Formats: sequence, structure tokens, C-alpha cells
Amino acid sequence: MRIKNQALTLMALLIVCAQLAVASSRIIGGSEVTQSSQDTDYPWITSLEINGQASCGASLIGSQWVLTAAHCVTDEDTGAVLSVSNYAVVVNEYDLGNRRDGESRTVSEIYVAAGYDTNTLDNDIAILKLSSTVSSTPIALMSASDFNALADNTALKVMGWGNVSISEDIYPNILREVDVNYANFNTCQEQYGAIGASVTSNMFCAGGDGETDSCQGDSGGPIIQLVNGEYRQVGIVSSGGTEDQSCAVEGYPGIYTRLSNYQSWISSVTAGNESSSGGSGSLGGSFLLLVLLMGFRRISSHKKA
Ligand code: 4AZ
Repeated sequence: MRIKNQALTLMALLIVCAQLAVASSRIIGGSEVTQSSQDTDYPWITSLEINGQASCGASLIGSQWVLTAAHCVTDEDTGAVLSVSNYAVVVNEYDLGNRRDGESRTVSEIYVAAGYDTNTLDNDIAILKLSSTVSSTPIALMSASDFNALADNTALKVMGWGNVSISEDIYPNILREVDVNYANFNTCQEQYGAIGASVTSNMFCAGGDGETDSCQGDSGGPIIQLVNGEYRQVGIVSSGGTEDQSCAVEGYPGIYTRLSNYQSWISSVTAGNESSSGGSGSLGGSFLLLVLLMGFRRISSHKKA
């Protein structure tokens, strides 16, 4: 009888410990994606590396085009676009500890949306042109009419290799995902407005239950919805939270870039009709050309003289 009691106590203790362990790994409410689900359902998920370090999420939107957040590819104080040589992507990535499971490319050009604001994070969107095409399947963007028809509390899904803890830095190697609900825009705007943060018409909010959220490191990655059996990208992980805590704060949903506002810009960039903010066709390149031309003029005027 005594032994039985002790065994029961031990079992109860074990159950409590197991529950605590589960609770702490579920602070932002996510779960691991399985390798086969990633391969089948999310072939466009992309890891953005800055100087060799997985730093942001991204998504493949065309065979040579990757979408991410502007704040992932710019200086956080000046907003200046960093050199393309700092970046690399792994498309169709699953396990960051096994980089060969995706398609690795360097970046040849960077396009940052006009009006990107380092303070408010308005227009937090950038497009990267890859050094060469990849064979993974891109994700389609949600149409503006489907976006405008999204009802409050619609379930969306966000994924990435971002922090899984609100109190520590715990970055996983395996891709994780979590469901968050599309949040009422006015309520979200008012909530953030009260603490001096702006939620502009180029953003939308999702989550806010205090349990599920995207977090640091997920930035630039996609938030998606299943529409007629196919995933559509609705937004880009951008920001959120309060001064004290940036993820999974009740009443402060995650803030996402509203993709439907950028469809014509995205089409124009991927059609080759825009000039890039950084890379081979960049200001840097034009500057080099200018210097060369000026040198040439000096040489030729010397000759004349
Ligand atoms: C970040 O700093 C960040 N809770 C990303 C997502 C969220 C907050 C912060 C959303 O990259």
C-alpha cells in the first residue's frame, strides 16, 4: 500500500513536470513542422542569412525572386540598404543545421519599397533577386479582393525559425509554425496607438491572445492562408509587442506588412521595370559608372589640351 502510494505520488510529479515542460516550449504556441509537410506544403519557405547567420524569414515568389521585410536588409538607424554581398538565402529550407536540404543562392539585387520608414516600419517590404533561378515552387500572393474579404478571427498561419521564448533567446533549427487569428484592425490600431506605436494602412494585425505569436527571427517570413486547397501569402512578419515584451503579449497582436497594397510594385519589380536599391544594378554600380565616365572625360580633355 505504501509503495503503491509512493508510486502514485511519483507518477503525479512526473505528469506535473511533463506539463511544465510542454508549457514552457509552448510560450509562443508553436509546433515543429514535419519534414514531409514542409516539403509538400511549404516548398517556398526561405531562410535569409546575413553574413552566414540565419537571421530572417523570407518566401519564394518567383523562380528568381524572394520576398522579405525591409528591416531585414537595411541599416536599422539610417534605412540604408546593406550590400548584397552580406546576404544569402536557402530556399525550401527545413533544418538550419542541415543547410544542404534547401536550395542555396547568393543575392544579386535588393529592392526596398519606397517610403520604408525605420521608425514606424511603414512599408516594411523588400524583394531580393537571386543570383540564379531555383526549382522550388513559389507561393502565390493573396488577391486584394480576397484580402479585403478577410473576416476578423479568420485563422492564418505563420512560420519561421524565430525565437520560441519570450524571456530567453532560444532559436530552433527546425522550422516551426503557429496559427494566429486575423485581428480587428481598428482595435489593434487603437491598442498600439495608446503606447505610441503606429499601425498604418500598410499593415494588419494577427494574434494577440497572449499565447501564440511570431517573434524575433521570424521577421520577413510569410503569414499565409489556405484558400481552395492552396496556400496564399497574406503578409510579412514585421513587428509587434510592447517595450517590455515583444512577443505574445495579450492584447498586442503581431504586426504584418499588408501584401495586397504592394501587388503592382511587386509585379513591376519582378518584370524588371524598377531600379534596385542595392546590388549590381544599384546606386553603387551607377556611382562606379559615373566615376569611370568622369575619369574618361578628364583623360580625353587632357589629350585635347
Ligand atoms: C522582431 O523584432 C519581431 N510579435 C518579430 C515579430 C514580432 C515582434 C518582433 C511579433 O523581429
